[in-house]
Amino acid sequence: MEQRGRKSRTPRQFWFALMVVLDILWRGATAQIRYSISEEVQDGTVVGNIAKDLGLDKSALKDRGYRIVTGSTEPLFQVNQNDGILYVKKRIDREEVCDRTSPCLINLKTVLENPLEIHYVAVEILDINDHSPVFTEKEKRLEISESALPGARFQLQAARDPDVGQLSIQQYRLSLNEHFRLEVKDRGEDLKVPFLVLQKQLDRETAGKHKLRLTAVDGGKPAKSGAIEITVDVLDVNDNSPVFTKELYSATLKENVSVDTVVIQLNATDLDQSANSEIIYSFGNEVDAKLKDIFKIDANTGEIKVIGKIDFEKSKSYEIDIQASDKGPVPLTTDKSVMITVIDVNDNAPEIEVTSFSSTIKEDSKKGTTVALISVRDLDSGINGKVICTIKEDVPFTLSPSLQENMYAVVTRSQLDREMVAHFEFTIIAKDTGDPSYSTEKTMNVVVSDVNDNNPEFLTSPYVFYITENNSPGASVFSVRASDRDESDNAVISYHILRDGREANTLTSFLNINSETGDISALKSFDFETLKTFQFQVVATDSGTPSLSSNVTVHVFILDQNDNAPVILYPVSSNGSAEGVEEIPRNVNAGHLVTKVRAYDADIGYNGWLLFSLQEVTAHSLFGLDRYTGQIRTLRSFTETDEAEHKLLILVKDNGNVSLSATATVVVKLVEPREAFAAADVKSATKDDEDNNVTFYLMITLGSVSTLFLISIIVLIAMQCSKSTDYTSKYLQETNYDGTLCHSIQYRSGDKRYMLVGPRMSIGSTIVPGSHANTLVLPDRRGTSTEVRQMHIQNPLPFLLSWQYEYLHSNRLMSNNWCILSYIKM
Ligand SMILES: *[C@@H]1O[C@H](CO)[C@@H](O)[C@H](O)[C@H]1NC(C)=O
Ligand SMILES: *[C@@H]1O[C@H](CO)[C@@H](O)[C@H](O)[C@H]1NC(C)=O
Ligand SMILES: *[C@@H]1O[C@H](CO)[C@@H](O)[C@H](O)[C@H]1NC(C)=O
Ligand SMILES: *[C@@H]1O[C@H](CO)[C@@H](O)[C@H](O)[C@H]1NC(C)=O
Ligand SMILES: *[C@H]1O[C@@H](CO)[C@H](O)[C@@H](O)[C@@H]1NC(C)=O
Repeated sequence: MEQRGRKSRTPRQFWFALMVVLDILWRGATAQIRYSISEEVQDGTVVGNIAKDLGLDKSALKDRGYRIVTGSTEPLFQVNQNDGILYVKKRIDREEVCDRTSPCLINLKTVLENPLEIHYVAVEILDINDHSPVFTEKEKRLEISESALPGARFQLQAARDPDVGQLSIQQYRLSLNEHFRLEVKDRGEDLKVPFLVLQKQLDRETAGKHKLRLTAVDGGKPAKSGAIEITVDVLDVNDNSPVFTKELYSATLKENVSVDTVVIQLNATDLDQSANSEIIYSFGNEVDAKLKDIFKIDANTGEIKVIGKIDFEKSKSYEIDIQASDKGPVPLTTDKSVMITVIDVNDNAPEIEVTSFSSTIKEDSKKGTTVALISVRDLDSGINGKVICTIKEDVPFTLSPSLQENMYAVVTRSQLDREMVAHFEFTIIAKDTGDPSYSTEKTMNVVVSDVNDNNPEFLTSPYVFYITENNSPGASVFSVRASDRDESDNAVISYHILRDGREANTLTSFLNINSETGDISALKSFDFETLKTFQFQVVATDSGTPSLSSNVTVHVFILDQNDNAPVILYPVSSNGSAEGVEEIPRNVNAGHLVTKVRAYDADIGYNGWLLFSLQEVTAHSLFGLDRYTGQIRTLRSFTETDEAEHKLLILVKDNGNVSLSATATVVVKLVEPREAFAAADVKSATKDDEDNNVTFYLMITLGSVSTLFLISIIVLIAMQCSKSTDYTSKYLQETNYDGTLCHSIQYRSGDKRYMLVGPRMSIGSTIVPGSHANTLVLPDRRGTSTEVRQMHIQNPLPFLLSWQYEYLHSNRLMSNNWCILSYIKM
């Protein structure tokens, strides 16, 4: 009965066949038979023998037109009218015929004619596992936020398997992974729905995507399966804070940086995605406003820029709190602090401060006396703040560093002298050692105060004064003057004459000095003839405490005045009057020396230079008087007619400005030769020659003196270029008793005095400068008597003297009796 052939061996088919039999048996009563056949069997596969099963005569089947009544659709089965066997006409797909209905029955209506009989035959199409589970899509994307908690379920698409029952999907399998597991929910009707259940939280940052494979497996033997690729995209959640790329942000900055300089670039990253990872930089909440005036942070780039003035002196470093936030819906923020170290730049000049200062310092202050304290300051640090102090000028002050740094004492470097420099102005330079360095200058003034350390000084020393005799007593005659280089009281000078009680005392007692002016007055009148020179000392004392003094020697030379009349020495009568009687023989020749009038004048120079003249004479032709020597000679021989007695009145006159004179009377008596012979002639014979010579020389001398004087003046004027030639010349004639003259010509011009000395000075004369320094040694012409004369020469200049000597000598002006022109600067 069972026509399934090859397939009947399986228990299930067997069981199924049994059921069909029973069903047929049951239907026998109702005249219905039932067959079963697997789907997808080949065309012509026998389903069953209908005729036999219905008990029909198979030979009659053809005649009775046995057939299957079908509708419009193409019949799946076909009955062989010859043997009554039901065949599969066309391949049957159960899923097509029955879809998911189970069991899948196809009711066939079979018709027999003559008589009409209708039999119903049911054919059950048995399922085979001819379908794999199928997912409608090849792959599936799932987006799951990383914030999803474990346990979250995500429904997946169920796979389809047209097979039914055991042959449809029995289970799902998920590829191995740590985050998800699979849950399958049975919805009946062979529908099993898979769910992905999160069992471990996702983290986009570790894995942004998960690939899963879901496999559906049916219950066939062998089982068939279908799979779907599931991609889980993990959705970002702002769960990561920004992270700074560096652990430590620090920068150094020169304090003179310009605005807009980038100090440091911050960099923070955020593992999140897009907005959640976009970072905004800003100052921390606690950052104070002042800092914000100096620095700016770029919100987007994280650059910190300088926008204000950095000043190392105000702040050596900055600690800036900054934060980086992302742009997530709930922003996450990370704090960081940035250390900015400011590097000092030499932008401050040193400052000088004079902390204590005495503006005056005594000139006798010891070396090392402190004048001022200087403190210097430089706001910079390091070498930029190290200051070196110097004094610019070369002054006797120095800077001595003190124990304290940057403190200096201005101390004296050497002894001061107010008289040299009374006021110092100097500059202190403070220079720092930065590069480039700055320097500051400060000017200081130091006044040196006076100390009485200078003696008064006389304008000249020694003083030489000339006063003419017969000065009026009490009148001021000369004055000394001293100066003191000190100041004020220390320079106020008072004068007094030193009276030491010795010999000079007698003289100085006649002198009075004005203690303030130094004017010296003589209380008595001097007489040149008794005192020619004297000296005394004047002391000048200043008013300092203690006072200082100095003394000067004053040499006073009294100048002669013609206050003495000539005095006749010969002839002098017994009662003292200038009268004499000379007896001469009557036979003497012309030129016989009768006598020689000798006169003396206490004055010197011209005042003492005597000239003789005959004032009255009885016979003019008889006697001649030598003007210079006073010799009376006969002019001719006497004749008989000549009287025996002649009276000669001789006038002796000196050469003073206002000359004084004396007269002498000589009475010449002519006697007979024998009477006069004895004494008279012997004496004159030897002298005659000499006297003639003397007269001759004298004349030449005077002429020479005048010439030489003129030459000297011309030479000296030319030489000295002396402008002031207000001079007076004065002739001093000195008459010695034998009639030899020595002329000294003094010539004054301004403060210079020139002297002509002659004629008794010979080539061998020497000028001896010595301790007395003013002595001329004038040997006598004959070398018999050496006369030493004080010639009032002050401060002789040997050089000039010798020059003068040479000059004269080379001009052949020098001879035994010539004068020496000497030059003396007073
Ligand atoms: C800062 O000072 C340095 C010298 O210390 C100088 O070389 C530099 O040019 C200065 N910079 C500015 C911006 O002034
Ligand atoms: C910040 O750091 C990241 C990672 O180190 C780098 O790729 C990026 O270029 C940096 N940004 C800046 C502005 O330096
Ligand atoms: C005068 O001065 C000199 C030095 O210039 C000194 O030696 C002398 O003692 C002084 N004489 C008197 C009396 O003071
Ligand atoms: C000479 O005397 C006159 C009048 O007596 C006088 O004026 C003149 O100054 C005197 N000269 C000299 C050099 O003494
Ligand atoms: C001397 O004295 C003067 C007067 O004083 C007389 O005039 C002279 O005659 C007298 N001479 C003689 C020689 O006695």
